[in-house]
Amino acid sequence: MTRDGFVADWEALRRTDPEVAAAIAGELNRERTTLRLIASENYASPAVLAAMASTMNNKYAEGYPGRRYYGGCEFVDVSETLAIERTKQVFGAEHANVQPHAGAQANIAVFGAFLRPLSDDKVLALKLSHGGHLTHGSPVNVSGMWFTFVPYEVDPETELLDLDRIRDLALEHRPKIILAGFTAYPRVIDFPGFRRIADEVGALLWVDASHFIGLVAGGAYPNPVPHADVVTFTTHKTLRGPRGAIIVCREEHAKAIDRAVFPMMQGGPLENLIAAKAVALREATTPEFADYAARTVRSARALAEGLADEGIRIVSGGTDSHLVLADLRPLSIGGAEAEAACEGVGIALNKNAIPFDPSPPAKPSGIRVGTPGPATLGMDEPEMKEVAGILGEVLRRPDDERVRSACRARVSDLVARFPVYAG
Ligand code: DSN
Repeated sequence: MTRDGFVADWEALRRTDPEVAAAIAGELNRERTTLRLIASENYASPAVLAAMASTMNNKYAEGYPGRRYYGGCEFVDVSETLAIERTKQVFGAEHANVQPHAGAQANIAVFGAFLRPLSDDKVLALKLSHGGHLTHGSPVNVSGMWFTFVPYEVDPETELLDLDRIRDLALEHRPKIILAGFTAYPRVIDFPGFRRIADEVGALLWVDASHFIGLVAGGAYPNPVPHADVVTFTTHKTLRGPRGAIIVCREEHAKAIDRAVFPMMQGGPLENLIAAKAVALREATTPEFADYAARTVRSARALAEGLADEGIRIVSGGTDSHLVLADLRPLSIGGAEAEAACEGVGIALNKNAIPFDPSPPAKPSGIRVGTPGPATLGMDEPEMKEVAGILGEVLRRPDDERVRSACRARVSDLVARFPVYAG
């Protein structure tokens, strides 16, 4: 028991459930001994983790601050209001809904707010294999099952978004929503350009900012909020908060979004996670966070340059964000083999399709790497050059045990210099 609030009690967990405790200890040890290059992962601060592990977990609070369906909401109203107001302040938003349990739920709420299922309403969105997300129209996701998507692609030469082509598609198909913001697109997105197209065809502009929203908060990437009707984002990627999501929108859409989140898509909000979102948003206003955001982007650029020096082709020729998409064909290794080889030396990353990938999705030609995790730990350009060198070694000779063992030692040395949850 702490003096003012009851948060996680590790000894109680160990006594009550040694098996789960062992799994959690194993995960912490994995985090401490592995280099985290998965672009969508990060390390939430001890303060964020404490808010998640608080007794706010116990409270039902269906509804919104000041208008709940349960009594006893005075304190969760305080933290949920803080999360809302901080979101509005950090991103200059008119309205914020901080209740979505995850990015997928936030995105489905946008469909619920603006589209009729199984109708002719169309959404113009980036093709999945070019960097779009599962919830942006995949046929195995409710988005693709219930709504009509018109996919756009990146340019085959530059691998950049081609706004002229997107405009042509918008004029041809007259979508109700144009969706920008992706899961594997490394460059800056021209939000004013998307706004102009949306205005020309009378569409809503929706930005899924999940990947880069922390960079926006830290001033290292353009802010989509002034340009979009609605912006969804997860809180646990570059924003470094708890798992979950937030929707911000223009005031005119506030009622539709709030109704779509609750009661259309969700029931009781996860108030402990909402409190943790408020903590993360407070952290996002600090100079330390701005430094982290800037370091994330310059580290990603250093990683891209280092990988290019190793003979790996960088999709679109570089990055303006936290992630790098790499085409491994010059090294004659597939993305899946690369993921496994890297895991073997203590580097976590993910296989990824590249635009116009000649290989099937299960065996794509590329990998996606990101720097939010390393930047949170304090790593910078020199460390990313070192990482690029290790990746080059192991990906050129994944079956050579001497190479693997040397790379494993170099990774161990690197992660030991930047400890995880050390204090
Ligand atoms: N799984 C996330 C990612 O890795 O990009 C998106 O949901």
